[in-house]
Amino acid sequence: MNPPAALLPALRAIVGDAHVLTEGDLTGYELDWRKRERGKSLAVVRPTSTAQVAQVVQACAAAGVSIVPQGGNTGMVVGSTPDASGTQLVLSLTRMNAVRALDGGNLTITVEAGCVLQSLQEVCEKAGFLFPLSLASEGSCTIGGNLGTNAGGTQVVRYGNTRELCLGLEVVTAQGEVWSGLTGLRKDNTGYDLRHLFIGSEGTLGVITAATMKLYPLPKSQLTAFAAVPSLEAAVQLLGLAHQTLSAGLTGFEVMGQFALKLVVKHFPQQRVPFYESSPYCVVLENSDNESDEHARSQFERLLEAAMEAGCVSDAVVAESMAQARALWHIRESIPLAQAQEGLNIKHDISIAVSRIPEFVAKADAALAQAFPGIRLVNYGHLGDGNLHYNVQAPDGQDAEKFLREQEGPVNAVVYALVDAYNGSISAEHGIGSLKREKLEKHKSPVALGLMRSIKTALDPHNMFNPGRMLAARNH
Ligand code: FAD
Ligand code: 2HG
Ligand code: ZN
Repeated sequence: MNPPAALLPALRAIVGDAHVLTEGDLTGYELDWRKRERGKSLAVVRPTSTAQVAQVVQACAAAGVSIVPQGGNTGMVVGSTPDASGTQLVLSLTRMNAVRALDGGNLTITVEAGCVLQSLQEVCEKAGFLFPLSLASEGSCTIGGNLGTNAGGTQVVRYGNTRELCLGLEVVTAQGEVWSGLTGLRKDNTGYDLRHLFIGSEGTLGVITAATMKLYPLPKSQLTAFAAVPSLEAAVQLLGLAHQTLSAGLTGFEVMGQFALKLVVKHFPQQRVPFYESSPYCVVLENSDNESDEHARSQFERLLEAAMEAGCVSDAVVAESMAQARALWHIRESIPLAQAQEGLNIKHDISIAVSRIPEFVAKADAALAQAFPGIRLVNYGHLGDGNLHYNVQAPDGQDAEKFLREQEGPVNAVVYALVDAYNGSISAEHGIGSLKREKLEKHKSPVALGLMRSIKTALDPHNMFNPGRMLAARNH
């Protein structure tokens, strides 16, 4: 095995001196977005081609150095930054951002892993197509990271998670080989579907270097409404009505609790947030229509009238222009940023059958309020997918760092016990990373964990990719 000392010159020879970073401010690569953990890398390496990635992996394998694949470093679970040992290499894919092909006839686009999601959306729109994945982090997250985490976002109710949007992958394996699976085929039952092993594997099985993704025709009309609802039960009832009335036109359905909206008003006072003062929850919903604006608007109005009659909407506004629609979505998308401004927080990215969410929240709210007086609940998320961000902010005036240090475990225990009782998931869309690794061990069945470890061992026998993330390093 080559000593790591010989590794850096080898890496410089592969990607060029300027793209092996060992000095200067590496915060953007070493500190996670939530500022939960600061790591220290052996180096940050920035390849520009699949061949370079393969050579970097081979060099690291020979030196026994582990690799943390990284895209935009917007992940929520401390999975894309190195640990504190100074021995792990950050492999940043952001220079690999080319669009390799757009096949309008096949409704597919093939793009390199480091392409920023928003750039991908823009390229597609310019060519007359929709790439529907949409997250508030889209200005900096990458398609490789989206695939690595199987990201969800705000259009899942209609288009599915990133997994559903992917038709093929190109991956560099732990042996430094390139698996070229960029077929663009919608049907291919030739054995195990390897693509699905790598999607959602959080950089623990291989480095995704490119992907072929599905495109959709651009809808003729996209309308957004913002509604006040008297309760979470009412929000679920509205969702049912929206499915019935809009059918496949329902492309977004997000819920926002009053305190979440108060944080937006507090930290972004320039934003105008309707209805929040008088309503426990608000909902933002979107109708995409392939006929016309008029058709979409009349459908939407029919829905909202029916909802008001049924008592599940108390007030509503439908955006009159794209600018207004963007402003309404911006309110929703600002919640994680407002929470970050408010201070360190505990996140619960949970999913539960939609029909059981109101009951779950009532129980969780009561249990937390009793056990942790003054606790502030920031409850919002992708209700259309049964996915809540049931987050927790320290009581007003308390030191957030101290609160997390002392109470994160007990708070999690209350929430996750209820999630288990409701047959839910402790990670709906953000993944496991290192923050939830121990929770995974507790909440996943031994059989499932055993199968996961077998897959890890088969694909990455020397535990080179993202060790200690998702699965404990010692167990495979
Ligand atoms: P990174 O953070 O760099 O990496 C994430 C994981 O993927 C790591 O484990 C990493 O090792 C792995 N990885 C990265 N690139 C590759 C690659 N090329 N090959 C293999 N593995 C790789 N997430 C949602 O699901 N829905 C949301 O609505 C959402 N909203 C967000 C809003 C904000 C404001 C922020 C800050 C984050 C949000 N996220 C959301 C979380 C985050 O943006 C997503 O997880 C996103 O998919 C991460 O992409 P990234 O490029 O930043 O990946
Ligand atoms: C969102 O939906 C993201 O806004 C972030 O998934 C969620 O900050 C969070 O908890
Ligand atoms: Zn989310």
